[in-house]
Amino acid sequence: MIQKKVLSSSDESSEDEHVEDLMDKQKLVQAKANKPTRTSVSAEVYGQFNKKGQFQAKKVNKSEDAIKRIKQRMSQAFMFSALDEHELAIVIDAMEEKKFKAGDFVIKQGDDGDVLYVVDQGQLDCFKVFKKGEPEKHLKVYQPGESFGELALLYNVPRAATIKAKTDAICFSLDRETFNHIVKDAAAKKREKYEEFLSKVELLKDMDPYERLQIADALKVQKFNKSDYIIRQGEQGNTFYFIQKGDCIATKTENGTEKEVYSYKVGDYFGELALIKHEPRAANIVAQSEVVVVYLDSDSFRRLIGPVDEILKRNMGRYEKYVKK
Ligand code: 1OR
Repeated sequence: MIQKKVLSSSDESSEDEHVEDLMDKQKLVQAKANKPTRTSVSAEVYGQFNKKGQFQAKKVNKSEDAIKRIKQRMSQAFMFSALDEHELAIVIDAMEEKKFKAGDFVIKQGDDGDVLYVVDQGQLDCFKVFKKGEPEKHLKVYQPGESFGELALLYNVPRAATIKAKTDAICFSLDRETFNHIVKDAAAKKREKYEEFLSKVELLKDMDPYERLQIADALKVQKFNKSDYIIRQGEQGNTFYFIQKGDCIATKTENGTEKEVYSYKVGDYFGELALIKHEPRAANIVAQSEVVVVYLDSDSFRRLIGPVDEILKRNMGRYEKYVKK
């Protein structure tokens, strides 16, 4: 598993520092761009957005079929989840289809980066040299629907890893200009917004910070009032939740009586059983106050929660003592 490979390396803390370092750099860049304080960011960003009036949206000619595939892949690529329809349309226009043969280098670590890629077909390997002179480590395999190459654009740094086509592959590329004008602010804001919350979630605390940022990209938010049912026992389940604000309880209805079986507070998660076991929801989850949850759909859950899969499975036992009563 990815995380094991990464964490088993001897310089685990320097890896974390690397990503944190990138994020610090980003904050510096933003601070410079948004003087005098971070609290004035939104007003300034919108101001800048208007000034960016000169931005000429790029239009790359492509077939109806290519547009259809881009739309489908973009709906899976978390980086774009914060965009509205108008912004999505601009990004789709700017995207370009790029074909690679197995063995081709798509990105080389250390190079300057000016595009981001979304995988349409095939698989690509990601390698990284952590310390000069040491052999590169294989970090992961990119699959259709995933995106890569965002770090150089988000944080204005050289490519942090090498990406090489494992099979023949088709990717859609997005240029820096369009990324900067349309995607960057929304994506960076979302990462910033959830970065601290996710770093405190017990389940994710040993996860690589880079992987946690991708969870931030994929999160959606929903609010509930006291006594609302967030999950209903017996229903089909497609979502996995973290509590960002408030308290919840789990209840089970047996022979017509509803009994409380578990309670949750900020930072806890629920909804994992149905996704792991492919079974209907085993309990109700009821809000005990005003509740804000952030959630992942089942596809994102499978792609992003993999590294903590073992912890989730181990923790599944937490319900047993209640359920048997
Ligand atoms: P980029 O623009 O730097 C290389 O070009 C891309 O590889 C990078 O953006 C990411 O999209 C992707 N560390 C750095 N880059 C990674 C990593 C990674 N994984 C994928 N990329 N780590 C992965 C941990 C699972 C190591 C973090 C310490």
